[in-house]
Amino acid sequence: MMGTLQKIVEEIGNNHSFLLTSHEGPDGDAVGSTLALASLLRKTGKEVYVYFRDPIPELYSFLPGVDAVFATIPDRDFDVAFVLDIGEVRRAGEEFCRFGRIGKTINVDHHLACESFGTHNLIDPSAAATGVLVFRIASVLGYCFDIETALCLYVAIITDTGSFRYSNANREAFVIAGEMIECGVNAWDVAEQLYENQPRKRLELLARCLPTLEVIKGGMAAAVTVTLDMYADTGADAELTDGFVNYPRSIKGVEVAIFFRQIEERRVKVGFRSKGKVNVAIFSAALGGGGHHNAAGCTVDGTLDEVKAKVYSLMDEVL
Ligand SMILES: [Mn+2]
Repeated sequence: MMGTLQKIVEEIGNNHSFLLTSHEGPDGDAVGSTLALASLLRKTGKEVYVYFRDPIPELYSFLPGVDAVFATIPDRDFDVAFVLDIGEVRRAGEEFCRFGRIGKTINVDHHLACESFGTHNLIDPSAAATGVLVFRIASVLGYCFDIETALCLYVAIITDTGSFRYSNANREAFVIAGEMIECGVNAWDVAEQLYENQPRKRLELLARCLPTLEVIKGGMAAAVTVTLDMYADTGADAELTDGFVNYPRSIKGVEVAIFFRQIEERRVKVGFRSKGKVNVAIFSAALGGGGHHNAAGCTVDGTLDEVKAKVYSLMDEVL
C-alpha cells in the first residue's frame, strides 16, 4: 500500500495537468473526496479540471470548488486522470470512458471489489471513505490543510459513515475528522448544511413514501417505494429521496432494507441496505448491479409489481 501511495505522490510531483472525476449520481464522498483532491492539487500549483457526468446535488452546493465542476471534458491532453470512489470505471460515464487524451490513470477507491483499471490503483476497503485515501495522499505529500480542503474531506467522511454511525466509522475516520475540526471545520455548521436544510418538497415526498412500508420475510426485511406519481404530486425529484431507505432499516429486527424507486413506467431502481449480518451486494449482483456488503443497488426492468416479485423471490433463495 505504501508503495502505491509513494508512486502517486511522485506522479503528482512529476506532472502538471490533472483531470479529476468520480461516479454518476455523485454522493457526499464522491463530491467531497474529488473536490478535496482538486483543492489540494490547485494549492500545490497544479492545473486541475473536474468533470462529473451528473450534476452535483444541491445538498453539496456549499462545498468550496463546486463552481468549477464541469459536465463535459475539453478536447485536450491531460498528464494524469484521477478517478475516485468509483467501483467500476464505467460509472464515470461514457464520455470519460471514451476519452483517450490521458497520460496515466490513478484509481483511488475503497469499494470491496474495485477494478484495477488504473496505472496506479490505491484501493483499500478498510478506508471508511475515499476521502480517507485522499487524506493519506495529502499526508505523504506533507500537505498543510486549509479550511476549504478540510471541509470537503470532512463531508466525504461524515456522509460515507452515516455521521459516524456505520460499521466503517473506524478510528482513522474519527482521527481525520478531528484533524479537520482542528483546521477550522465547524461540525454543527456542516450538520446544519447537510441535515437541517431540506426543501419542504422532500418531506412531502417522504409523507407519501412512508405509507408504502412493507415488512416482509418474517420481519427480517422491510421496503418502501417511491413512484413516478409521487414526484408529479409533490414536484420533488429523485435527488430528494436520498436517505429514505434509512426508515425501513431503522425498524427493530430488520436486517435488510429495500428502497424501490420507479424511474420509468417499466424500470425501477432498487437500493439495498444491510445492518451488517446480510451481504446485500449478493442481491444487487444477481440483478446486474453493484455495491458493498452494507449498501448496494441495481436497476431492474419491469413494472413495480414485477420488480418487487423478482427481488422478493431472489431474497427467498438467498436468505
Ligand atoms: Mn465512498
